[in-house]
Amino acid sequence: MSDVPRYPVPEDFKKKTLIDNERYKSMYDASINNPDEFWSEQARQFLTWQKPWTQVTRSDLRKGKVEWFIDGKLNVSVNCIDRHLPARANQVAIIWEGDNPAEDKHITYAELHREVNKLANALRARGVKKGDRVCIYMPMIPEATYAMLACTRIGAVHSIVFGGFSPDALKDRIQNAGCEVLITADEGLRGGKRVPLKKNADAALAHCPEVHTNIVVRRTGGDVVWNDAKDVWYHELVAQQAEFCEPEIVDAEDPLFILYTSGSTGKPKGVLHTTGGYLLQAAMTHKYVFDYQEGDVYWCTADVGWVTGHSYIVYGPLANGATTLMFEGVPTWPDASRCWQVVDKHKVNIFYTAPTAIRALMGAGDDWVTKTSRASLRVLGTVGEPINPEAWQWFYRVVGDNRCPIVDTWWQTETGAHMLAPLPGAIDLKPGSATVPFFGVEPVLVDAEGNEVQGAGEGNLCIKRAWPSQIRSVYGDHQRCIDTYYSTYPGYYFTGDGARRDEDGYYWITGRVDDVLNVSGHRMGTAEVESALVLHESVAEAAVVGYPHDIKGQGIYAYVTLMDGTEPDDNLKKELVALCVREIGAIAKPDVIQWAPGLPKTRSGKIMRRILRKIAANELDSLGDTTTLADPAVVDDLIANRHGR
Ligand code: 6R9
Repeated sequence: MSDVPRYPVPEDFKKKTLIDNERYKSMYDASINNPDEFWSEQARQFLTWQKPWTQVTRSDLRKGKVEWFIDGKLNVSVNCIDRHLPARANQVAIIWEGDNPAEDKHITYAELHREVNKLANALRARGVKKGDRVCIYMPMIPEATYAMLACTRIGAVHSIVFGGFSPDALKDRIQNAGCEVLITADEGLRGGKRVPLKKNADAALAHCPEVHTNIVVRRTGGDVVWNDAKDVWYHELVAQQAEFCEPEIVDAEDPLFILYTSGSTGKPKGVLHTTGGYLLQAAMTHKYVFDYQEGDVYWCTADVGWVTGHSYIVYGPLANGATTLMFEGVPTWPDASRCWQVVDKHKVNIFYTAPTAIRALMGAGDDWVTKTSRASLRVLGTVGEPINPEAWQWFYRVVGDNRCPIVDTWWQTETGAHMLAPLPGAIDLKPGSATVPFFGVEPVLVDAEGNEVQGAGEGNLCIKRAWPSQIRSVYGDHQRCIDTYYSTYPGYYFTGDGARRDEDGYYWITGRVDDVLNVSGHRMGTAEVESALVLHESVAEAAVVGYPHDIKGQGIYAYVTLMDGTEPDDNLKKELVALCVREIGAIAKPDVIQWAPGLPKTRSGKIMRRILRKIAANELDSLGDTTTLADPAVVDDLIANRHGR
């Protein structure tokens, strides 16, 4: 791809960067050739341990076994707060920017310490102990961060459920993780609209008798139904608590959190992360990939309900004693200038967002951007899906004024932290490429036969050696962890993504190779949406695929076969969309529903999604081999009635 433009590291940037190209190379070599020494040094530099480890790692990818910093002991909240107090008590830890532009808060490390300790005491008073699971279903308010850190203070394991998920999705996750405590809010506020979190939580809790305590933050003051048996106001609960809570010192391999993510089946997986390795890699990547320097104001626009919020709003930045901005609202409200207004208001230096947001803002026009200063910006970042070069170039030219490197970070819920990304002072950029591996990461491309592709080429992206922030298990189902990540190509961690490597060794993610959709950077299994659709009494069968969507990256295209005798109409379409929203959440709304009298199947009855994807994408010339179809006429009908024809 020699025609791809290359963006060298700006000379000015090179002078002040933490890691230049030479340093990147020598550190990367050390991380691969002397990993024990490398990781020991990093672990000592980045974290404070109560007791050092006796062995750096004991991992075997053939068995799906991963362990780091064996026998090491530490506490996450101590690392993210207490140890910073001598130097940073009055430094702002969290800048909170409300949905309403007139509302913000600055929370210092001393205040963060007090709030987290009080909540930790409150949780203890409610019987929460080390290892217990606590569900967090909250808007983007500081209390969400307090809740996460309060869990870590006492060794409890949090499981955050994104506030956009439905009561059903919340119920499934509470039950799967066996949570006995929920922390939520009366309502969330996004783009001026209220989100009925307490009401959703009530609906979920009706099916979760094990949950004895529901702690409710008063965010909007909106009406809620109160259940004296388990509901308790957050402010009343913490008001009675002492301002210091003795931290529970845990093992490096004790669980830190569970976070559910979609796979190829209908049932989300509880990705389990542990303490030492996760925190180390979150902190290291936050510092090196964003070139975070003392005094920088850093803003990641993700929601804490996703892994990006975990690692790059909370754990990475706070472990580094940084100032992290937490934004309650949405990038397009009150108007498309909001992000840049916030950048100017709080003098943001590092801005990390998703391609879908960039595309939406690009579509709104340059004026929203150019009327702001953005002079404080130094580094830009993207995550969640491949970024198309047009959006990349717009981000670079218009938002970054051709000054700010863009770090395109490839990683996953399962990897815990960045895996492929350009260190901004070290690596020349190519729009659309997540470039090169982070320290200690050994990516390989594997062909269908399981052989490694050498040099430039394409294949399934796998990782050849264990890394500290790696998934440890699927909660309650270790076999599923092995089956999903370690059995396809024995000896490797399989990412589920396809990728290409160019002649410079740069990686280009081509997208998922399994039945996982990426809609606006959110992962969703096609099977999850299908399971929701077939709940409708009129639906006999459904097949869901992704198709290219200008803003969302991928849209949801559903082929639906109705029961005999059911007349298709627009009303039914509306019901089906509403069903997906009710079962999963608004992110699972199908963009297109096409009535399909039949679905293309092999003679053994397998749906041929490859063909459905081609029809949805309007790539009718390249349908591929259709000779194995049981009934080829089905395809002709689908093409004839394709959406948009
Ligand atoms: C962090 C996060 C993971 C999937 C991953 C891939 C896609 C993420 C990307 C990217 C291309 C990037 N993905 N970052 N694709 N370039 N920079 O998003 O985690 O929600 O688990 O999604 O997202 O397909 O496999 P998660």
